[in-house]
Amino acid sequence: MSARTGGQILVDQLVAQGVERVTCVPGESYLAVLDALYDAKIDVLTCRQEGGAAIMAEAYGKLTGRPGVCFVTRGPGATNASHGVHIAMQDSTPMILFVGQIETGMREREAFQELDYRAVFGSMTKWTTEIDTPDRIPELVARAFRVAMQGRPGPVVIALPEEMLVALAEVPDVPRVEPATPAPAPADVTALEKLLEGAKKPIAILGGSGWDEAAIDAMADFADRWSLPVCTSFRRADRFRWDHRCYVGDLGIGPSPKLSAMVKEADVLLLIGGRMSEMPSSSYTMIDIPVPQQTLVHVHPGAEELGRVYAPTIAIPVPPRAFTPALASLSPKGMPAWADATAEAHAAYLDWSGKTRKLPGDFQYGEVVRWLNENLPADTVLCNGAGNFAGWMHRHWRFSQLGTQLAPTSGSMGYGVPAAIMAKRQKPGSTSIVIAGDGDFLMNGQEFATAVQHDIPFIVIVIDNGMYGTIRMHQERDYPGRVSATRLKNPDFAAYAKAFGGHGEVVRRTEEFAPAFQRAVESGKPAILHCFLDPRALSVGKDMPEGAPL
Ligand SMILES: Cc1ncc(C[n+]2csc(CCOP(=O)(O)OP(=O)(O)O)c2C)c(N)n1
Ligand SMILES: [Mg+2]
Repeated sequence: MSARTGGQILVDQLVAQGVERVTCVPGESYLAVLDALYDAKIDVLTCRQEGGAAIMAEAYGKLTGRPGVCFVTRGPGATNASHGVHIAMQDSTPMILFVGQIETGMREREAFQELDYRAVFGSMTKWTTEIDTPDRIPELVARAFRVAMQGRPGPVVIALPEEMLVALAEVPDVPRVEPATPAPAPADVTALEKLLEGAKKPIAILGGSGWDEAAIDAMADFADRWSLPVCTSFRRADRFRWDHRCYVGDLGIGPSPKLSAMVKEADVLLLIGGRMSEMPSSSYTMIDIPVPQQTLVHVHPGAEELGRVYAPTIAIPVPPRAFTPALASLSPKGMPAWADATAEAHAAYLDWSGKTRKLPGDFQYGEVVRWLNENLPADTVLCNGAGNFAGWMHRHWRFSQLGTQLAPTSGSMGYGVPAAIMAKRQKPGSTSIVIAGDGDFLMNGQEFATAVQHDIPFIVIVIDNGMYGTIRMHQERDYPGRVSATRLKNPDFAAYAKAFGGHGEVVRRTEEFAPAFQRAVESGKPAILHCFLDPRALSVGKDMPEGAPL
């Protein structure tokens, strides 16, 4: 065995774990890692801001189920990156953030950019640690991969003291780790069958992480056999297929009133993978806390989540991919009593998602979303951040493949651009698009430069209504007519795209959209379509009140 530097040992561990790409903003605090990456077969995406780099890594975790890896420098690099770490925590995404750390001998003097990472990231990660000696790198990195994936997935932060990265050690690598995956107890599965046999109005809610295609197939067969209505949770609509006869829609911000009522009035709730947090539960109004009015069967990979908010009747601590195959043994004795109600609810979903309302102005945004959805291949990855503009996508986009919706359940603006860049890098054969608000886009719009630099063609559709529309909507409700801090004066986003070396176009009318989109695809470059939405079109469901100041 030969001696290697800490930087080399660390990069060799990434290779051993099967890491194919990392994102970073370089820093002088981890030069030895950058140098080791020079020789490694790892795709390094150099980003413009650590928030963008961290979100790209988070999106990798969402897409693959293995940790996305991001490197940033100490102090401001780490605090910038916290944007992506917080998303990984709330969205249960495996991710590892490596942070260059000051020299150990300078600690506690508030040295240049010094931070106590355990304190800063303590409530935002599953584990935050620092590696003191290079001979412990293999052990601790392997553990980080395990922690990030096992149980409820989430982020790990590892600080790397500068002198540790150049010190030499002789230590063997640790082979690739796979998360331990428990199986559901057969007695719980039998108890579920009994519950369903006695149920009158059951419904399944799919969400969270830990899904794979086979798990969705198994769920689709199970739903079909039992005519069981299935909905998806907030920003997890790709956990099922829109055209399945049992699909009844998604629970998000402003869900369909019919779907809401179904969940509230259900007698048995089968919650698989999700937490039914504030957004999908319409601010915790759908399920009583702590004891639900419905009989709750909760399947979640983190045992600590079961009963944290809602007391389950049956608690099954396994990821969806381990649970739904066990449903294969369950069959109803006859035609379930709710079969007609399921068919009606599916028809209601088709109606709800298919109908667009006439908006004020020349840009019919709902029609544009439907046109995109109908004309792009089913494996198109749709990415977004936060804002009212997302309401149209969530209402009208119909998903049929896992991994085609990348959106923060944490509600973080600025998510779409970095996520779409990672999606295209990861799946170069698929189309990757972002729909962003004019506020949302500029929170990580700088990563457009990353896409140009690394030749990653994707398309951003910026919905410009000249305001932080969501907050304006809340203001109109609570403080009508008093517009405070929510107006935006925007740049020319098409010119922005061109200045960065991409393709840019302005779209003012609905009919201009399709040809502009086509030209954006044909350009083969990262592209922005700057679309103007009338500010009176305040949300997917509602216009600005009459007479409100614009
Ligand atoms: C990082 C972050 N900062 C602030 C917010 C609060 N917030 C939620 S939506 C929103 C406005 C979004 O504006 P825009 O992207 O223009 O979309 P619109 O609502 O106008 O469609 C704001 C400021 C947030 N969710 N995330
Ligand atoms: Mg806006």
